[in-house]
Amino acid sequence: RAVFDWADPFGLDDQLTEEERLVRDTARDYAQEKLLPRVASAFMEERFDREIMNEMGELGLLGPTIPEEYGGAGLGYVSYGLVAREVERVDSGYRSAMSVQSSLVMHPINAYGSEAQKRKFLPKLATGELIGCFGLTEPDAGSDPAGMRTRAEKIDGGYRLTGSKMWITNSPIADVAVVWAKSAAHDNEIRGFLLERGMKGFSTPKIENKLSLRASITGEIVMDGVEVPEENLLPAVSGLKGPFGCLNRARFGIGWGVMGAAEACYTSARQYTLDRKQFGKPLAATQLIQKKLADMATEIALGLQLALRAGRLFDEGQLPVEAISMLKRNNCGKALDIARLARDMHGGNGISGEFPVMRHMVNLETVNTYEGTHDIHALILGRAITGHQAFF
Ligand code: TGC
Ligand code: FAD
Repeated sequence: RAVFDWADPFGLDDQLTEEERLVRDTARDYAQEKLLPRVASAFMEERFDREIMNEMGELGLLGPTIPEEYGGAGLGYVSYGLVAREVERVDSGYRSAMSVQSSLVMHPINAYGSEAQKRKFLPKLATGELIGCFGLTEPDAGSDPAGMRTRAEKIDGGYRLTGSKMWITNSPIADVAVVWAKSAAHDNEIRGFLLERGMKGFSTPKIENKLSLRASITGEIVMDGVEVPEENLLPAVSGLKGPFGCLNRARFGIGWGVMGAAEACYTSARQYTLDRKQFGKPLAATQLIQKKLADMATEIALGLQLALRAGRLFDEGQLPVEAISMLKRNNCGKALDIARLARDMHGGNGISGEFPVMRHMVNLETVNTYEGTHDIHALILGRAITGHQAFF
C-alpha cells in the first residue's frame, strides 16, 4: 500500500512542475542557509538587514512573476507562492519584505505604469538596488480604505500630495513609495503616485516597539505638500481597483506563506514531543498530543492543496477575487491556531527564543490582520454568497 508521508500526505511535490521544484529548492536553500541563522537576533533586536533585498534580488526572488524584459523572472503564480512559503517558513517578516516589493510595488508599476516608469524602476527593484513600499492604510482608514484622507491637488507640471499613511512595511528604508490618494483633478478618484526619497515634504518615521513582525521594518509615510511630477502618476488605473489589484496578489502569496510558518511550527512540535519524556514516555505517545498533531497535519495539507489549486487558477486567469479571500482567511486563521497549539506543546520552552514557535505565533497575529483582517474577508465572502454587503 502507499506509504503515508507525515510531512506531505497528499504528495504536493508530485503536483509541481520541474521548474516549480527548482524555484522552491532555490528559495528553500537560501532561506535555510542565509535567513534562518539571522532571524533570532533580528527579531530580538527589531532589525531588518538591508542586504537581504540584494540577496533575494540576486536569486530572482523579487518580482518573480514580472516579465524578464523588466528584470523579473517571468514565472507563474505557483512559483511565487512556493517562494513565499519557503521564506515564511523562516519568518513572516522576511516574506513581508519580499511580497511588498513583488506584489505591492513591482506589480502596480508593471500593470498600471508607463513604459518610462517600468524601465526606470522595475529592473532596480528586481535586483534589490531599490526598495519599495505601498501606502494605502491611514491612521483613520484601515479596513475602509475608501475613507482615506490623503489628497492630491493639481499644480503646474504635477500634483501636490498631503496626508499620512500608517503601518507601512519597509517605508523607513524605501527609495520609492506607491502612494494611493484622492485626486481633485480626477473627480476625487483614488489614483496611484510614485513618491521618491528626497522629494521635499516626504518623510517615513519608523514605528518602534512592535511585539510582532519584529524582523520587518514598519513605518509611516508623512506627506507635507510633496510635489510629485506628472510623470510619477500611475496612468493606467483609477479607483480602488488599483490598490485591490495589488492586494489580490499579495493576499494570494500570504495564503502560501503562512502554510510555511505553520509547517515550521508543526515540525518543531512533532520533534519536541517525540524527544520530551514525561510520565515515563514521550509526550508524542499520548492521545492528546497525537490529536493535536493530526489536526495540524490535516489543516496544513488542506491549506496547501487550496493554495496550489488557487495558483493554478490564477495562472489560467480564472481565480475569482473572493476565492483569494477564502484562501487568505482560511490559511491565516489555521496557521495562527497551529502556532498557538505548537507553542503550548513546547511547554515552558515554548516561550523561549531557542524555539521558533512563539515568534511565528506573534508574527501570525499581524498576518491575520494585514491585507484585510480575518473578519473583513468573511464579509467579502458573505457578500459574494448572499448578495448583501454587511460592511455598513
Ligand atoms: P467595493 O465597493 O467592494 O469596491 C470598490 C472598487 O474596487 C473593485 N474591487 C476589486 N478590484 C480588484 N480586486 C479586488 N479584490 C476588488 N475588490 C473590489 C470593485 O469592483 C470596485 O470597482 P469599481 O470599478 O466598481 O469602482 O469597495 P469597498 O469600499 O466597499 O471595499 C470594502 C472592502 C472591505 C472589500 C475593502 O475595502 C477591503 O478589502 N478592505 C481591507 C483593506 C486592506 O486589505 N488593506 C490592506 C492594506 S495593504 C497591507 O496590509 C500590506 S501588508 C504587506 C506585508 O507586509 O506583507
Ligand atoms: P480596523 O479597520 O480599525 O479594524 C479593527 C477591527 O475591527 C478588526 O478586527 C476588524 O476586522 C474589525 N472591523 C472593521 N470593520 C468592520 C466591519 N465593517 N464589521 C465588523 N468588524 C469590522 N497597510 C498598508 O497600506 N501597507 C503596508 O505595507 C502595511 N503593512 C503593515 C504591516 C504591519 C506590521 C501591520 C500591523 C499592518 C500593516 N498595514 C499595511 C495595515 C493593515 O493592512 C491594517 O492594519 C489592516 O487593514 C486593518 O486596518 P486597521 O488596523 O485600521 O483596523
